[in-house]
Amino acid sequence: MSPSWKNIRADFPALHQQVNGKPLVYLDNAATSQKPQCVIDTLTRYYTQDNANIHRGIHALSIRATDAYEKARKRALKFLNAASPADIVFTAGTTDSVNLVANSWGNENLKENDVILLTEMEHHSNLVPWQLLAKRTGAKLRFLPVVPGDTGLLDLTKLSKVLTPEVRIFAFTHVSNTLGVINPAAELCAAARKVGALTLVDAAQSAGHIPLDVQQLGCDFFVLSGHKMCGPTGIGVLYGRAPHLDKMPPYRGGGSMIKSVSYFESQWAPSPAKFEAGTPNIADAIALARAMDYLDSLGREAIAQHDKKLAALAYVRIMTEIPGIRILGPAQHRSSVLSFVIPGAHAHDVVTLADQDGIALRGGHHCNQPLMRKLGLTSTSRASFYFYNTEEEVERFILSLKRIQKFFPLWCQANTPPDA
Ligand code: 7TS
Repeated sequence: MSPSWKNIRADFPALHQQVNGKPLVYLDNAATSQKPQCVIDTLTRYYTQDNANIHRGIHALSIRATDAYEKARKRALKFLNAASPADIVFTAGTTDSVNLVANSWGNENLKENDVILLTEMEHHSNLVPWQLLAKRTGAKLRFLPVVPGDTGLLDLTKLSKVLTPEVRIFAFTHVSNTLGVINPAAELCAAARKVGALTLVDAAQSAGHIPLDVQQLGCDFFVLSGHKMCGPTGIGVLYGRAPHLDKMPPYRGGGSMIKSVSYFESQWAPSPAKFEAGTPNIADAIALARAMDYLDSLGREAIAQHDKKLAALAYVRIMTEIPGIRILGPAQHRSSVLSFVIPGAHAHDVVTLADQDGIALRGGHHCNQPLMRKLGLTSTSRASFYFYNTEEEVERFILSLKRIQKFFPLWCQANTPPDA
């Protein structure tokens, strides 16, 4: 049975406020989600009762904090259906996780003319670290194209052409933060495996939105950010398959990640400690585990259906009621992200006008500059939904768009791209 989505809003204190004299409609969930009270309470409880450093103290608080932190790792394991706690590394987020893999695995394994395969829709977080790696090693970057036009689908007919035996790793986003498209992650991982390439799935936009199982996906690495799935900022997860993590060198050196240290050399602890140098983000890891409990109590399939329904409703209403607005991404295989362009209007103006109506959108290039250029754009406006959004909020969003469109009447006559 579906949860009562309306009652769920009571769990999110930040949703109950006025912005510019109107009740807030928060549609910037792809940037970061709001936090339920139980996650906020978990942080407060940790800092008021258990706060201590971990993996070192033998006093009561340190033991409690260590237990809670390692329990959080087991919670993340269950959330992703990983095989062992050693496969779960806590990081600062998706960006940090990709940098860890690109530096640790990449420096060790790539040589000149090896190929790093990405897609044309990667967030800068899953592009720039690989560019840096390519510069360091002489490896080459290659891209699986997006189908020309606005559908936002990956051109799978080109997959066998770009996925050749020189490819050592294929790193791709599960859900595009700009196009909203859900990529066929399991299919892409299986294709990569056939040519002996490893895979990294950027789940920043899918974790907490759609059901996930890293073993079913068959990926080698899987990365996510806690703050986009009801958890705190500054905490994320890197899942890696044990044979890779075992062989990878540390990314950062410091306390807690060693077996022994002498003045001139050191030996590393096994994963995950090897990758968690220094005092980790204890409180936020524990609060992320609470967010995972919360999401699972709602049901991730139910969340996915709800998000999809709202995005589809917004899509259909724009297409049928507001001619002239260009929507990016597919009608099918769409998650909760809806990017659009009002020809002649800068996205920042659209977002500012929506803010006057109490509606939080995002405008900009969404850290997707190469994709924007390919689409002939500099920016889009974006509404991104989550399970606490309602159909009434979609209605407010549509009414706001109709009001905004009136500011740009000459430009909004035809449903054609500005550069067509
Ligand atoms: N990958 C994807 C697909 C993303 O959407 C984002 C953040 C990241 C990686 C980076 O995540 P971080 O938590 O390490 O910063 N995306 C967005 C966005 O769309 N608006 O703000 C941040």
